[in-house]
Amino acid sequence: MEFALLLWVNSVSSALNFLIMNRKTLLSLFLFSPFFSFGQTEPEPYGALPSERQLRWHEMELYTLIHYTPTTFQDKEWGYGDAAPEIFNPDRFDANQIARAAVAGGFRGLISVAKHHDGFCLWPTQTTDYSVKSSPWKDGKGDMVREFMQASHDHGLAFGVYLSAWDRNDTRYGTEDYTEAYREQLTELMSNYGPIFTSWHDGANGGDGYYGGRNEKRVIDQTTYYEWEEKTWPIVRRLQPMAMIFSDVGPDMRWVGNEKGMAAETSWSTLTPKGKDGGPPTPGSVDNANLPTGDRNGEFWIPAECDVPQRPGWFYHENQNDQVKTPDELFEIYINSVGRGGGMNLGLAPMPEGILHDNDVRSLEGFGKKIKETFAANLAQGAVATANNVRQDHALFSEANLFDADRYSYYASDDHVLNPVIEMELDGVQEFDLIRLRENIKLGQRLDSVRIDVWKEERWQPLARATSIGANRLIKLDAPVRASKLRVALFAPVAPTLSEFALFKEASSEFQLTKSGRQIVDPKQLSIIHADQQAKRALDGDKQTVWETRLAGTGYVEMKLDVAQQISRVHYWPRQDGKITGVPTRYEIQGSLDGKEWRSLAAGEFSNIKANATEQVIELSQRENVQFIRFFPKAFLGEGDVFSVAEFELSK
Ligand code: FUL
Repeated sequence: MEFALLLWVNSVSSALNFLIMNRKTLLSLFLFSPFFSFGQTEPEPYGALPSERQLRWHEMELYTLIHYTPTTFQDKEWGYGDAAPEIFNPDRFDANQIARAAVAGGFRGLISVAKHHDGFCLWPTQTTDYSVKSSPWKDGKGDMVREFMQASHDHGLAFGVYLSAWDRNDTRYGTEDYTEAYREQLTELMSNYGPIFTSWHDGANGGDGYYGGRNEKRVIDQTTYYEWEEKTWPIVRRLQPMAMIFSDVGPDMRWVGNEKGMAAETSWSTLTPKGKDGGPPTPGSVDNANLPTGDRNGEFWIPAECDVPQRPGWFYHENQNDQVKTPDELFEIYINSVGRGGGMNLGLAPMPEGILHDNDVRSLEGFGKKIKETFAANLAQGAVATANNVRQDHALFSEANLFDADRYSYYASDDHVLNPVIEMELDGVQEFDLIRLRENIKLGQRLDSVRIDVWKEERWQPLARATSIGANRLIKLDAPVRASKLRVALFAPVAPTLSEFALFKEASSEFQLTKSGRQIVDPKQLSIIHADQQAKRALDGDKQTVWETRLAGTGYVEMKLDVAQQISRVHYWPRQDGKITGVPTRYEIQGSLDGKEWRSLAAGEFSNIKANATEQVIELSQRENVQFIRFFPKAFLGEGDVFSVAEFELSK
């Protein structure tokens, strides 16, 4: 019979290539052969489809991003490019400690920030002297990218690199010589560091910097300068065909539009990228509006990558030791990223000595444990599921495929049945608060939505609804539900292909951060003087209220303490409502004991405040005895002459 089938297949020569590529087609052709009375055919793929590398990436779900450069030693979020290489001298650097912590957290990959905006290369590149070569670390003979790669491999993690296109050190920045050097750097990283799972290119680009001592602002045309499509990305494709290229717009995965790690409730894996102001969509020059949501029936498969730091900032700051995200907070992010069809990319920030702080390590462990326990067993396993229609009534497409933990085996209906309903008799009463659904995305993102009903009080009652299912969709219920019978209704423009239905109960986690004891001055001792009535919003302890003010010619906001005190930090909270109006990017702080004689206490930039609008802590050069403080916003994100603040705080 096999021989006969082969003969038959041979005669259909045009089907041969297709056959080799697709086992299920082989099976269906076999069943379709003259020896069988009917045949099984998979549904036609629908819309944009994921590539092989995207399929592998969807399966990864979780990975980490390590920010550790001279910027760590400067206690900044963006280095200016002027740090002396001498400061890069960790005495306890241990890539294994970091990789181990990532593994304990359940992460499957590690991305090394091989070069951040400060331009310092963590590997001995041929393209510039501004690298580990010029640092005292390992007498200039070290290669940190290699150590991260080795540790990743030793601990079973995939390895990736982040190479900032913006370089605030390189004197060539802005010229063609720089982009040539950038491509050379990319070539080195793609050639010498084993298999790379992602080449990560962030969108922050151009602006002021050191630039070899020029200390100036350099503006580039983001749509043309890097020649991403023409020259830069082909290097990745040629040398690392399985590497996912990340940028704001893809091509393989997109930025989710915020640094909170959260996709929108409805987040499609397909996208039609749009350029800013009608221009071409290139990194750093994208209309961000559809990044959190994707587009239903978008032109390309470009799922969302949700990046978020484990601490408020991407780099280590001692004063954030007690703001490390807890396992419960990380879990919440997981639900809203991986659980919305995206990937979760968690930023880890080693301390200057070169290892992660104990709070970070313990929180990762707690998160890993929580993920493991929560998803240990699918409580829907053992259910008897009955659909009102099964494609060609064949086992290949039966309801049993929903419980076999295989992402690509699936239940499907006949082509004309677009709204099948599957009833499930669970294996006894089960208690759950999480529902997980998956489509076989090899055939596209087909489902518009699903509705789940529970059998309660002798009737069907609505339990949950969800859109954008795709690779992975988690629905978190408001409270645990006990039930023995459920019903799932699927809604799609074509026959749906559901590959999983699973129920889980969120595991609890016990976790205590070691507190460092911040000493915030009681806001009641503080007032804003010479200001309007709304100014109290900046001192009301509520980060959600915003004070917007025109600086009325003075250029500053003046605060007064009831009595003079020793102050060591000023905290500025930018508005938390997603707007950028009045948010400063540069500041100066002045202080005074008597309100007459003023001294400058600090000045600098609020780097990355646009993408990551978290608390900005300004360390004063020394503890200062002051009664009056002036905050000068020096440059703004938005246009106009408005200054905005959610909260000011002072600490001792
Ligand atoms: C952003 C950068 O500006 C931040 O500093 C950080 O590296 C983040 C992951 O990407 O675009």
